[in-house]
This record gives sequence, C-alpha cells and structure tokens, in this order.
Amino acid sequence: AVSASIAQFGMTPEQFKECVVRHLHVSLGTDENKASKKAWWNATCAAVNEIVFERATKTQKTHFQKDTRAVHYLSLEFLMGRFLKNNLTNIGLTEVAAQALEQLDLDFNEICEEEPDMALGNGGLGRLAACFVDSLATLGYPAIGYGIHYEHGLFTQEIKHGRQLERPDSWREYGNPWEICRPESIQEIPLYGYVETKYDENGRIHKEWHPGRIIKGVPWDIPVVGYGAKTVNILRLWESRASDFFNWDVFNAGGYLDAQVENVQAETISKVLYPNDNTDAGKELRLIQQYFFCACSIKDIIRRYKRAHGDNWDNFPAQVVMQLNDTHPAVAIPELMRILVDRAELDWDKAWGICQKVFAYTNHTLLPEALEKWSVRLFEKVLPRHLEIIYEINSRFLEEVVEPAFPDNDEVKRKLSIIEEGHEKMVRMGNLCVIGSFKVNGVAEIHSKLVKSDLFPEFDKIWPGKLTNVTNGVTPRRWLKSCNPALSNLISKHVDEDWPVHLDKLQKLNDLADDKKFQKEFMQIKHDNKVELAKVIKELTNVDVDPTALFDIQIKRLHEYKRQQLNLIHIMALYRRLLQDPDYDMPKRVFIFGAKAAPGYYMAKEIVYAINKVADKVNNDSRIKDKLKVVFLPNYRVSLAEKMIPAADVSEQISLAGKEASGTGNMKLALNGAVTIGTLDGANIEIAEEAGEDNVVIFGLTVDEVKAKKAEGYNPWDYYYANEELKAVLDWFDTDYFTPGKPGELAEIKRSLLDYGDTYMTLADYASYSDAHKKIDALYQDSAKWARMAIVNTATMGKFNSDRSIQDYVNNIWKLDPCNVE
Ligand code: 26Q
Repeated sequence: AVSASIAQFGMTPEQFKECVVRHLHVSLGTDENKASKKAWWNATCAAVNEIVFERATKTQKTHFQKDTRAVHYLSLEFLMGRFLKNNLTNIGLTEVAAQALEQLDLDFNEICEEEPDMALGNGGLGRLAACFVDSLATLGYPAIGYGIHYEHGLFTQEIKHGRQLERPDSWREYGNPWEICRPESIQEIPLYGYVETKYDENGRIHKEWHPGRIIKGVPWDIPVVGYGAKTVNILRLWESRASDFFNWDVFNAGGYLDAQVENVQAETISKVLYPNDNTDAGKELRLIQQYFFCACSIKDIIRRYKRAHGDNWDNFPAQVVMQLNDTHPAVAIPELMRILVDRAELDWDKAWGICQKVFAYTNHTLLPEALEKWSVRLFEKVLPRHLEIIYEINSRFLEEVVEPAFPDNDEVKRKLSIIEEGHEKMVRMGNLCVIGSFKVNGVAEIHSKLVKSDLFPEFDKIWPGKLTNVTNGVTPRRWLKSCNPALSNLISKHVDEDWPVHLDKLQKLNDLADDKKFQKEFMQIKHDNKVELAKVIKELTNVDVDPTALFDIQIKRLHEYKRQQLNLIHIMALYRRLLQDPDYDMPKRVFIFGAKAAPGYYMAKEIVYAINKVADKVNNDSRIKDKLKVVFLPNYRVSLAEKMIPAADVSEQISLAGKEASGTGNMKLALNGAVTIGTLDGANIEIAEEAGEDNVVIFGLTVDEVKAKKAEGYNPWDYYYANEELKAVLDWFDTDYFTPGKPGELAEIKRSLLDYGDTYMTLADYASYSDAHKKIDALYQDSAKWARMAIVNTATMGKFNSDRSIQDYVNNIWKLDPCNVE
C-alpha cells in the first residue's frame, strides 16, 4: 500500500527540476544565474509543498466530512528539526529530488543544510511529540498537534574557552516555507482581573470573570506528512499578539505609547521557549504561556466540534480526546470546566463527567524538582476563576473520592490534595492531571511501575487501571531511513521494502548476523558514516579523529542524573592508565559528547567546562599517541543527531537507575547498530530484553539496590577511599593539570561528588562502569563478535518504532479509528 501511494507522486527528476526552477522564478523572484543556496532550498521546499498542501487540504476535508474522532496532542514542545529531507522521504521523492538538483549542478545534501532546525523543544519530551505526530499521520489517524509558535526556539550553544555561551535561536527570521498563517481562526484569550459572584432569578449562583487583559492567539499551521503521504495532519502553533479589544479607548485618549507597551507585553508570551529540562521554573510568564496555548486550543477544538454538532455537548467525549504531554498543559482541565460551567451553563457534575472522559496525561519524570507546582498567590493573580474551579474540583474529590476510600485519613488527604498546604500554598499540577484524566501513563515499563508504586500509589488504589504504561518509540523514517541511507539500502536488499512501517521485519537480519559478507557490508557502512562524522568533527572543533577508532557517543541534555560526569571520570582514568603504562591494552577510542546545559544550571555548566578542558589536554598530549580522543560537539540538536547517530559504535545510557523515565536516544543509537553501555533504567531494560543480554553491556546498581543503599545511608567517601584510581582521578580536579595556571577551576565537580553527597551515586557505580568498558574493549577487538552485536541491535529494535507506541495509545487510551483519505 505504501509503495502504491508513493507511485501516485510518480514524478521524473526532470519534472521535479522544472517545478523547482519555476518556483525559483515565480515564488522566489530570482533565476538560475543569481540564486543563492538559500533561494534554491526555498524553491525546492515550494516544489515539495505543491504535493504536501494539496494532501493536507484533502485530509482535513475528509476528516470533517467523516466527522472523525481525533486526538489533540497538547504540548509546549515540538522538536521537529528539519523538514525537507523528511518530507521527501515520506512522499517517496528523495531520489527524484536528489537527481533533479544534481542536474542543476547542486548538491542535495548541501541544499538540505540550508534549513534551520525547528527547535521548539528542549529534548526528549519535545522530540517524542515530533515522532508521535509523524506516526499518527503515517498510520492514518485523525490528529492535531497543538503548541506555541515560539519566535525563538532552544538557544544555540557556542563553546568559548571551554564554556557554554547561549545565543538566541531565530529559526524563522527569514521566513519558513512549511507554515501557513490562519488569521480566520484567531482566538481571544482573557487573563488577570477578578471574579464577580452573581445570583440569577432562581437563586442559582453564577460566576463572571472580568479579565484585566485580552490576548490574541494567531494560529500557524504546519503540515505533518505521513510516510506514504496519504494522510497529512496539521501541527497548529499559536502566536500571541495584542488584541484591539480594549485598546480603542487607550488610543482615543492619546495613549499611543501605552498601547505599544501593551503590544510588547502581549507578544512576549510566544517570544521564547523556556530552556529548562526536567526542572520547574515557577515563573509567571511560563504559566501564562501554558494557559494561552491551552485556551486557544480548546476554543479551536470547540469551534470545530460545534460546526458538526451545534450546542449539544453529549457527543463531545466521543469526538475529542486531549493528550496532555506532561503537566505543562494541565490548566486545560480547569479551562474546559470553566467553559462548560460558566459559558455553556452545564451543571458541575455533567461538566466534570465530560472532562474526565476527554483528558489523558503522560508523566515523563519522577524527579521531585521537575514536578510542577504553582503558588496559589500567582495562580489567583493570573487565572482567578481557574483557581476557584481547582478548589471546587479538589474539595469534591477529597469528599466524594478520598473519604470513602480512606475514611478519616487526613494524612492521605494531605498527600492527594491538589493544594499543598505549607509556608506558601501551592497548586500541584500532577495531582490535578491524575484527578482530571481517565488514563495516566508512564513512558517505559519500569518508569510506569515506579509512577504507580512511588509517585501516585494511593491514586492507583482509588482508580485501579487508570495508571498504565506506553513505552516510548522513535520514528524509523527520520532515525534510520533518512539519516542513514546507506544502511537503509543494505537493509532493503534483505528485508521487505516496507520495513520503515513494519519495523519488526528487521528481525530477518538476525539470520545474517554471522554472515561474513553481510558483516563486512554492515561494518563498512558504519565506517563510512564515521568518516563523514570525522569531517564534521574536524569542521566544528578542529580535532582530528581516526575513523577506525571506537566511536563512543553520549548525546542528551546535560543533567547530573544522566551522569556525563561518570563518563568524564572514566575518560580521565583511561588517560591516567595510558600515561602510567603506554602499552595499556585498549582499542583506539574517541569519546564524543553533545549536550546543552540549561542556562541557569550551574553544575551542568561546570561539567561542560570540565569535558572541554579534559578534551583540550588529552587531544594535545603526544604521549598517548592518539589512542584517546575526546570531542565535545557544540550546539547539539536534531540535525546534528542525524549525523552522529549513524556513526556510533557505543551508546552511553548511564543514568542512575530510577531517574531516566525512558530515554529515546538509546533507541535511535541501537537501531543504527550501536551497542549500549547502560544501567537498568528506563527503556534500557526493554532494549536489553529485545537485543538479548549478550548484545548490550549492563552495569551499575538496580532500582532496588539504589533504594537499599539510600536507606542504609550512602556515603561517597567510602568509594573514594576504597578505589585508588577513583581517588586519584577525583584529586586531579583540585590541581591545575587541565586548567594550567588556574588550580581548583574544576574543584566544584569533586565537591558535588563528595562534599555535597553525590545525589546520583556516581561513585557507587564507578567500578562497575569501568569493568563494563573493559568488556566493551574486549568485544570490539573481536571484530566478528562486534559486527554480530551491532547487527543484532539493528535487527531487534522493531519494538521501538513510534508507530507501535501510537498503536498502544490508540488501543488502550484514545480508541481511534484510522481514516482513509481518498
Ligand atoms: C517545567 C517547568 C518550567 C519550565 C520548563 C519545564 C520543563 C520543560 C521540559 C520540564 C521538563 C521538560 C522536559 C522533560 C523531558 O524531556 N523529559 C524526558 O521525556 C522523554 C520522553 O518521554 C523521556 O524519554 C526522558 O527520560 C525524560 O527525561
């Protein structure tokens, strides 16, 4: 079916070329002689859009005509990356486009490099949303992604003298060919003000919110092309503008300047993505961002529902499901209640019944510092009516649900209450989400188990079955077919060509895992990819690396729980071993990092600095004869990941057990034939199950062992004194060895691991990690064994197709039917 639909866009390179040239003239206003690469890129996008927009319109029309039930994916982040190659892959025209550009004396890859990444997300959660919209379209499910049209996405990272500098990301400064503004669907959103209590003739209470400000939400639509391009769904992102609503008076009173100030304030809402990852900022602007996009989206959903169903709310839960991507859009729950109770004048119970059938919530973290809470004072200032509604939801919940389940148990009531009592009263968004949703899911088996047992145990008792699991996945279209074309072509010679939608078919490669010819081809492709990455490394860092060396890659946000510092300490230990014994037996190794630190996260930035200083020293030390190289690639992002992942031999997944909810980079790396060195955390456990214990290298404490060690009183000094090498490496941080003339510049890292208690038990796992790397060394030196492991990893990652995740959501939570378009 996929290839049949690809055939419908059957186009010759000549036809495609003509289309691009036509757009160069009529859309870009230039010609072949003076066009810049950017103009060629724009013209190529315009050619692709001739197909994409047509399919998008057709899809929307079909969904409307068939009045389909749809999922509405609410997320503050969509980390989409680049579109051109992806859209070509999904409409099946990559080869055609590449040839067309070649005929024009252009290099396809060079033209693709012109596209800025759409980086409207921080990391895993945002990229998951992007993979999910790809899978939803591929599987033909009616779906819409809702988010914010940030003017600035995640900051770009520069490294100056080893330190991270942040510069604004201006991804659409010169226009974005993939989006369309929809002024006909603008929404007006109230904020601030006060609530008036009124009584009608029958003595019925009625609340009226008098907002202090109105903000306009302008939608931008981005088509999301499914593989095979039958369904093209929409990602709808809201941009904030000042509304003229109040401003006429101001203008007439001569307040031209005041009005401009209001404009600036309104436009601030969608100005910038918060760069925090797994920490709560607690800032007023963030709450306003959350409310702004939820309110716009819900109004949009209701407008569409009413077009088909009028004022009858009875079918609303049958047509609409809203998935909350973490607690960030939690305020959607009281917002829908406000509309149903205050506006539609439904009685409370009926409204609450609708809400509880419409919302589902995904939890992405157990870290206490990441659980969102808003001060009641702030909430009341920004959203006075919503605070009242939350209080009402809470008191009914405590009385009608908790009291019967836990009679006279004030401790449980205190714990489950949406309001945390204390020095400053807080609104707990996680509790609100669990109470307001019909399903709550974690993102990997172990994580979901911990959500039940540690985070929300009483909720699991009250509502058995509400808490569930959906293991994350990644789209194999972007993360294999498009980023690793050589491996994809090899795979297609041995596996049905529809493997990008039936990824389990890669299992067939298992039969070839010991086949000498196949091993050679597989490892040759890996080598070629490493040659390409070596060029990128040279360009970005001026470091020369040997593509025959083992490439060991850790790519993810910089966070202490992810333990880049453990990787670094081990690299320093290898360096020390090589200095002490120049014949120390290990394969040549290149350690490669990619990581952004949140701008306000002090220790994360110290770790970035330490990695870069160690890299400087190691890379320029002739004594170790290039046996060890360390590279920190600046500005890690989706498009850089697409170059790094195909070149990885080893994938570092070394979080403290129980801390990484899932991980998704682990899946992408294994799918491309990297061997995981990892703890029994998140999806690593399921990756090990699929690949088999022999094809991953597991180390470190288990979740239960972590808990036991915490309970008995963990003391990092015990490990420091017990391990001579570990002690020597940690003491190195106090010297000026890596920071000549500046002793103690790296000392905070040692302090965090000893004096501040080593929150993530880095030292406890060090010895086991070091042994695991020795195992990796031995395996890599046996090239047949290594090739076998790499192939089995690719062969067994079928489970981690995001199509499978989406099908799990559909079966257990969303209950959608696929919709045929045409
Ligand atoms: C919260 C409040 C204020 C400002 C920012 C935030 C914020 C922003 C982003 C909090 C958390 C995030 C992102 C979290 C995240 O990416 N979590 C990751 O989600 C992945 C997909 O499920 C998992 O694979 C990772 O394990 C998890 O860390």
